[in-house]
Amino acid sequence: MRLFTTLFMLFFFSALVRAQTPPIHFRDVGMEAGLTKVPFSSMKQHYVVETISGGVALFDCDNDGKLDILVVNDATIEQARGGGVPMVTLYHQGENLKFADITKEAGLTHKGWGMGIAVADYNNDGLPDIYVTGYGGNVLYHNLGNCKFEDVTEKAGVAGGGFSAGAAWADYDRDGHLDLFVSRYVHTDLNHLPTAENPSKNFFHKGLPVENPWTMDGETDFLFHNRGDGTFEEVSKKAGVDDPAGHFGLGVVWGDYDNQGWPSLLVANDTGPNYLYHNKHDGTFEEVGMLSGVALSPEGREVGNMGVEMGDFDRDGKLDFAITDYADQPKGLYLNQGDQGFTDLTYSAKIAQTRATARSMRFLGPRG
Ligand SMILES: [Ca+2]
Ligand SMILES: [Ca+2]
Ligand SMILES: [Ca+2]
Ligand SMILES: [Ca+2]
Repeated sequence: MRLFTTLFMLFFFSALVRAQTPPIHFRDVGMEAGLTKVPFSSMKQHYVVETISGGVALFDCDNDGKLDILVVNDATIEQARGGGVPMVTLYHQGENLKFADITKEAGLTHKGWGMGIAVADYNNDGLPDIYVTGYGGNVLYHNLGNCKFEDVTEKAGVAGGGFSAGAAWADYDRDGHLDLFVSRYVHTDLNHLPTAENPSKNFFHKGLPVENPWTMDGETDFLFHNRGDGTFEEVSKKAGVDDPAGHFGLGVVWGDYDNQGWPSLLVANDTGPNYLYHNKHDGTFEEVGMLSGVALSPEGREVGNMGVEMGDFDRDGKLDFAITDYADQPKGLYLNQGDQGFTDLTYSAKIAQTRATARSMRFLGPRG
């Protein structure tokens, strides 16, 4: 009887707690918080370069304990031909969740066509620095303190060029200095774009004058090794991560998925096989995507891979992968099974059939 009473009381109290827990609601407070500039690209979206952009970084640029917000600005073909627009907007967080646009005062004035952001303290001075990828050139901003930045791209040697998309920092050779990987997408020339009157082989999709990437030429990727003196050396070929096949790189993430203490690299390739570059501990990498089971979709197809994430979602001590895809293609959830490689749980986890195109995703909760 006592057991029954105890169980009843437990049930009663848990029901009470459930009843008292308010439901979680989200309300868009962007405008009232001062986040007023809405990045937009051309509504026409005839060309691939008009459809790939967007990224946000939440970081504390002045170390005042409050997160500031950095947003990538995309552009239009016309703006880009005229030199582009400031590639990012920086909002500083003041009191009471109010933000102010400090882009100009912060010195973030480099113009171009922004595509992505990667924030890290590359020179170990305690201040987070900003790398912005874009079409036609990337930018490295060194943080001088108090949210003031200096454009050090040329001196550092990390401008890249072409159509850069993803970027991620990690100290792959464990020399104490963060290095930078940059993925690139397709080759496109804004001064020689196809038109309805003068189409190329990749123009027109389902009868519409739209450029599709499937038959375009891809671009190689970059790995910038940090020399520790404010300059970098481009070592992608030497390291074995240059992507000579020119697959269409988008999302990138580093992680020590085999728990050997060295960061390896996962690259999402749109309409191609994903790359998993295993760190060989000697400054070089071995591409093991196909062997590990993360290169293709659950059906064994090359799909429109876009965003990548690593996290230990089952808390077994091994980093697992998530990969987003185009439109109604199945999203990928890969369980790390150690020496056995990765098992694709996309369908059993019931996350395959999302409808939207997803360019990024994050595991929520503590990172593994
Ligand atoms: Ca701050
Ligand atoms: Ca720094
Ligand atoms: Ca390094
Ligand atoms: Ca795991």
